[in-house]
Amino acid sequence: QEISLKYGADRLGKRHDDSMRKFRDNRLGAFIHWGLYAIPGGEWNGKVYNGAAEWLKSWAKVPADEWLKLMDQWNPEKFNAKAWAKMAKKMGVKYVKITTKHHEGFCLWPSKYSQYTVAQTPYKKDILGELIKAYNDEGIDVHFYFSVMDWSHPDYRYDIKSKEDEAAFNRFLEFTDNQLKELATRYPTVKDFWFDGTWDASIKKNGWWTAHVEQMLKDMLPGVTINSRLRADDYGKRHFDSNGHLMGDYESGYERRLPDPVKDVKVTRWDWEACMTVPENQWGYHKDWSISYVKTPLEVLERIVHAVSMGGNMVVNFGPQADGDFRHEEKELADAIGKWMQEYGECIYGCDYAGWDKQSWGYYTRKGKDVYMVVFNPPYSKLLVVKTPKGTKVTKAVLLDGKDIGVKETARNEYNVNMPAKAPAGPFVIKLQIEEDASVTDKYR
Ligand code: H79
Repeated sequence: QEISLKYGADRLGKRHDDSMRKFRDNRLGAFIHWGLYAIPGGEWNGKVYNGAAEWLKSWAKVPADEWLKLMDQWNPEKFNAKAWAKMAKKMGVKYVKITTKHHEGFCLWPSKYSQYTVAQTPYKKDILGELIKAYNDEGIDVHFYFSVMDWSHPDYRYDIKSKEDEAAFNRFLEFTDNQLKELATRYPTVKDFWFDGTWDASIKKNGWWTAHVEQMLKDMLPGVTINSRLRADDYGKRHFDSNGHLMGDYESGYERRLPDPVKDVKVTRWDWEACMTVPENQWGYHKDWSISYVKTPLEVLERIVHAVSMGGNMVVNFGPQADGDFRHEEKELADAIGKWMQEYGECIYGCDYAGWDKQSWGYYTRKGKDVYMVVFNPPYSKLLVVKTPKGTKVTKAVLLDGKDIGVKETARNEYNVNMPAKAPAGPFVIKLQIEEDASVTDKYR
């Protein structure tokens, strides 16, 4: 028996409208974390902090007024929105999520509700406006990251413990509504809002407000998509309401981690989007990437495929430098991913969970009647084992250029797919042609 909720899920199951379908079919996105934290790049008063660079204000216990003085140094001379958009296009991302405002409170757009915006810096210009235009001109969707928690605002509260807290936080929520309405009005081509900084008790005690924000944005921007992280229900339960139903349009809890391909197949029942950093945990620019492991392009690629194989999206993070350029590691990564997507993107865009048992050579994805094998770990036997669900037969195995590579049935619902004669140097893709509901008599008893 379900309990009655005023601010729980407003829908059961996936959305199937065009905007949601586009969100899902995009599959690969880039995250941009850009704010004042790019200037110190993880170092404060001569000390380098190993924690996430965008949290430096917190690690180094810098008071807000002192932190916000970094605005005097915000002058990204190499910033070129068109170059950023070209880089994203070349990487093969279909959308970019931009930090409009991170926890520090600095706004990448000239908000009339805050003094802490690009307009009050030497650079002066509307960064967000330049970016949304440049990305849209390349056919790339723009999503807005927005942190509700705001370290620059005197009315923000972590919890509500007095009448004063309540009054202050209500003013803060009104301020936040105003900023969100401002974003939706100024940038009407925005496709998605991705909320962060929503874990505090103050917000969990105001679940009504999270439901209100989602409705407000949906009324203003038909089709807009909203992540689950915004929401808290009547009891402060987040992401999934007290009845276990997903709130918002897609689950957004997979941050720097992914669902297990065998144990967590339940995630295929809803839409979800994961995001990842390239170093262990740096979203904003950190000057020293040697302090943690840095993933190779192949490791990033495997995570992208892993997400899509389970019906999710993957967003790869970039932390641009204060001068407006990208570090060489990120440029090289974008190039490497782009090259692979150019050749094999067919198994990513518009693809979904295939519903077949995971095999050790890699991952399946699926688009309609095409099942893709994305091979990351070719076996010594040079034979790729495929096990199909009951009633599904594999009739042919081809490379993406159409070349037949051969498949042999080895047992009921089991096949060996050949490796290509000339083994590719990296992860590659085989497309399977299948017959479903093959109720035909078979030779196995
Ligand atoms: O923007 C990036 C990160 O800065 C931000 N989300 C990504 C996309 C993020 N970092 N950490 N978190 C979100 C979750 C933070 C949780 C914690 Fe805490 C904050 C752990 C310790 C401080 C809040 C307070 C939760 C536990 C204590």
